[in-house]
Amino acid sequence: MIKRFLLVSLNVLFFISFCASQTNAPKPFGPVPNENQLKWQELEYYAFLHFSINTFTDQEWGFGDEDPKLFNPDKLDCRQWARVCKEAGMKAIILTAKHHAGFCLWPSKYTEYSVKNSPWKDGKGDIVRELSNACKEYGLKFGVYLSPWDRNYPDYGKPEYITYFRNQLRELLTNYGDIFEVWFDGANGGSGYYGGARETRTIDRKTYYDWPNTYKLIRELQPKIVIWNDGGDRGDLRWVGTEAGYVGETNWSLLNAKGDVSGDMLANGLENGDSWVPGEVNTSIRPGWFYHTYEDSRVKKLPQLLNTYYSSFGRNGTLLLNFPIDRHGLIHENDIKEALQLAKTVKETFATNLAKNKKVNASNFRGNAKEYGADKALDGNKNTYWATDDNVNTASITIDLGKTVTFNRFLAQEYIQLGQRVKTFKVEGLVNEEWQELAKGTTIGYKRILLFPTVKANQVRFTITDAKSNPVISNVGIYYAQQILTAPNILRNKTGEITISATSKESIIYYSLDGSTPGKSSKKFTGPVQTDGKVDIRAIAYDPLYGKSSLVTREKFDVVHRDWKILGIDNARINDVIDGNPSSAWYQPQGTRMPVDIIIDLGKVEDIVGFRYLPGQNGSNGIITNYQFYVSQDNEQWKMVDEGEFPNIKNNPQWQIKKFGEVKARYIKLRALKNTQGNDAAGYAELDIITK
Ligand code: FUL
Repeated sequence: MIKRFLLVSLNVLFFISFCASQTNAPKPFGPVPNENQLKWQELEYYAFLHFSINTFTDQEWGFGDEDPKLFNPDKLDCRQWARVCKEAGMKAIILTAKHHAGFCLWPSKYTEYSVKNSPWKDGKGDIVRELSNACKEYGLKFGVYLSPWDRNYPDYGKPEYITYFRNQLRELLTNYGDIFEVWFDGANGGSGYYGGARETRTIDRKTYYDWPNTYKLIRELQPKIVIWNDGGDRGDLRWVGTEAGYVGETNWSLLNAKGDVSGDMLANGLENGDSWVPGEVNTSIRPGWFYHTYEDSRVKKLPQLLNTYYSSFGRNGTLLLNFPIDRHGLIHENDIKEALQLAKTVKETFATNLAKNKKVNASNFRGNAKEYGADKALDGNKNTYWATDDNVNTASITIDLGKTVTFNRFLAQEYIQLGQRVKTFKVEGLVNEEWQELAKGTTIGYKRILLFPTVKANQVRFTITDAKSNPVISNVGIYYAQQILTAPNILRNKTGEITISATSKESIIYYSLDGSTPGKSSKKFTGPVQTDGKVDIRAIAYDPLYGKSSLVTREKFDVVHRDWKILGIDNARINDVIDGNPSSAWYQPQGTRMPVDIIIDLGKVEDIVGFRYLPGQNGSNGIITNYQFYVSQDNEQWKMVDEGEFPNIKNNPQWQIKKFGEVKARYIKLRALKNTQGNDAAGYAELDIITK
């Protein structure tokens, strides 16, 4: 009897201690972020500023021999940079204190190649100082880019350069207050000025910089810093393998401390990596990193920026978005406009978490203890979380929204202080009493946002379908993003078929062909519209939920290109010139010399009063500036009907329209005489005629 009593008591004791152990916090699983990495991750979105001697020579990479006297911004204002970044919702700024050309934006004691020998502020200025002060004023963190490659320094490639490099680091990390991040680009070694040697120098990327000792110095000087390095020893953060503005959908914040890192590992991290090395997505708001006037019209627009936004920290990364500082020393107004548009849209979208503090049930929560309940994921407190019992790696929570709610975004965050655990998950909605899968994803990490078509549901179920250990979820959000109502895009192809597209797939497109402003009673675009001859078309994108419409797009098309042929050129892509698609272009073969012609057979005689030319839209290659335009009846006797220049085409490579007196012709010829770069390249996105 006593024996039995003892056994029962033991069992009870065991049970009690089992429950107690389950109400302890989950233990960390695998690598976890350190304090600095955690603080860095929470910055989410911050700015890169590229500014150097390159800005004044129109180059992306300076050679290192450019005269410091060229550096002369007339309105430089670091407070403007900080203000814009703050208004754009960014939390920090990283400045190219020294880019590959070796030119320093601060008056370094160790070189003459810096602002101190420029006319700017009579050589008495210090941009690093001005920006670090401005960052303090605007409550932004401040970081520096110091290029390990220095194309100016005479000793680059020798051990002496490492001392120089460290001296510069010491200057930057001691004289300018707290530095949150230091950036070491991977472009290392190659041709350069090197104090006049003008030669190519190669270095061993693995050993030359002796990174371990450099890292020691950095951490001594700035204990709270994070190190980004894609060329040398593993830093605290990793490059994501592209500058295009996205990281892999699967994104583990892990890598191995040692060993090579493949492209896949950069994009996706390493599921079972032994170290915490999260990804930072670096990309520019323009095609280039440095300012070029000709990119003023190529600033990324809201839809593309939003895409970058969702594909970076919507996928467990941070977003480092670059503004090239212009020659005045300012962030250009076009860049500001787009960045503020993005900030406004994001703010509106994420203003209201439709799931906040809603009724919620979990299939499992740790030890049935209140502090790990599913409501902890909906309380808006990043320090509380929903966690399951140990070994329960699949689980779900069901959120009762209380009424039918319209939404199209789902957000989840793991409590990464305890490691990254979730491998796969799905989101379902109770739509008209039936569960419907809305989206699924792989990793979550610090923050994951899923996008799906707008749905109306009164309950949402979030299921973790696989995890490395029991999930620990600090936050769940449900949001509605309004449609992006940019004016639609109208294209007509070679055969006269018109397609109209809106940024948001959910927008309704209305159009008119009779000159009237399109509205809800106009024709609805449901598929390609066959047209012939001249067409004057207008279209809008419309959001029925909010009753809002976009601005009107208007396109005027002339004759259809169905029977057009480009003569004398045998190339598979030649039709790009007349296909009605501005994104495709054809370039004259390499080796061609100016003047160079392109001849089109129009298939029949037309009454021509002008022509239109659109240069290639990707890059600054082959943009024609000076031309002659000829017509012919028989492709033998040619008559020049116009010649001249396309004004400002370098800075604004848009459609160029030229008119002349009426002439009847079956053949046209555009002769390129010169381009913007002074070489022989000639390219054409489109060439078209204007008829009477
Ligand atoms: C690249 C550099 O070579 C570019 O010039 C730019 O600084 C970019 C952020 O990193 O690899």
